[in-house]
Amino acid sequence: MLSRSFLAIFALAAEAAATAIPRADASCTNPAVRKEWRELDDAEKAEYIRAAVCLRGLPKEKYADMGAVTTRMDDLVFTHFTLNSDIHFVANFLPWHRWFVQLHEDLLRTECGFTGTQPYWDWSIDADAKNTPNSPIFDPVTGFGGDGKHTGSNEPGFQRCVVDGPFANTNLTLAKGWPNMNDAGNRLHCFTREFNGGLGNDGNGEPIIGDMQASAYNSKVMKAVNSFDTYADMSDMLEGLPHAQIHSIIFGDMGPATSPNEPLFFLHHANVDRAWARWQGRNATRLADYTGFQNTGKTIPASITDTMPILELGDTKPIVKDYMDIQSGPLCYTYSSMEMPL
Ligand SMILES: [Cu+2]
Repeated sequence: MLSRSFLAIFALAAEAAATAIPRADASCTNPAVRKEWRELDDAEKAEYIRAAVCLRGLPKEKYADMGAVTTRMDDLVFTHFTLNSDIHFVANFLPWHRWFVQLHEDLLRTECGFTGTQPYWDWSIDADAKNTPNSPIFDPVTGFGGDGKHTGSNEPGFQRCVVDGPFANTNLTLAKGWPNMNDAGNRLHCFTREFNGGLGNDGNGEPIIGDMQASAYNSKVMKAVNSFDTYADMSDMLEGLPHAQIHSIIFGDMGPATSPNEPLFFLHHANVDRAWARWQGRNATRLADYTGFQNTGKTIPASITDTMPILELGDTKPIVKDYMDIQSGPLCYTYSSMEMPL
């Protein structure tokens, strides 16, 4: 009896903790709406691109000792790169990237006068159409430009570059390493993509693009992600399959841990965040469900009170529980569509 009443009290306490997280909502009555890229009108698209280009043109404010860190975006790229194994394939993958996308949006606003809201790229739309290579996200005028092209140069790092769109022919200083893509250091290179279908190369040594692995990130996969009962299982599939494959099929700067070099990183991760928020719903239990491990070796259990590493990007480490709910605490946004496709 004693243990049962103890359990009952514990359950009550857990219930109270769970319902405390989606707080009274008094301070998030009018959440910003993150829209899918295709839902933006041309002026909204142009404004996002303007601000994203602007942030990449500002000088760094952090990492004074790191010569390879030169731009304001490098502050973010270097942080993500250095923390690689602390924020991927561990429990904090989703809250850390939720924090990171919000930080980027805040910087667009405070440092580049951005007047819009962070958009997302719903790649399942392109996957269902089996037409990812021609997604409007890659439009040279109203999008982010397309695949990298051979330049004819023999200089390492400048042989294949994105040559169209607003980020064409920009130089980046953080790791796109040769031979190891994840080596640190000053590796000047052009912004690059290398579309592929994970199918190797053709007879001319060119990547086979195919449908760019549409079956790894179509709506069927997203429904499977959404069907898990626990945070850990949902997060594992979301990160390991659709999230990872989008990085792999675009490749170039999207491939290695310096992937915030790719402007689509933030639209991609907004969509990953949307999948988590959709799974959470406004359900108190799921808004408090945070399980898994702090380390990739799976020896240190994760807790919702864990802090998240951010190196020099802030004075205080964010706490996971403050990033569980997109309409609570430091966050106040929603997504234009939270429905699962039919
Ligand atoms: Cu990441």
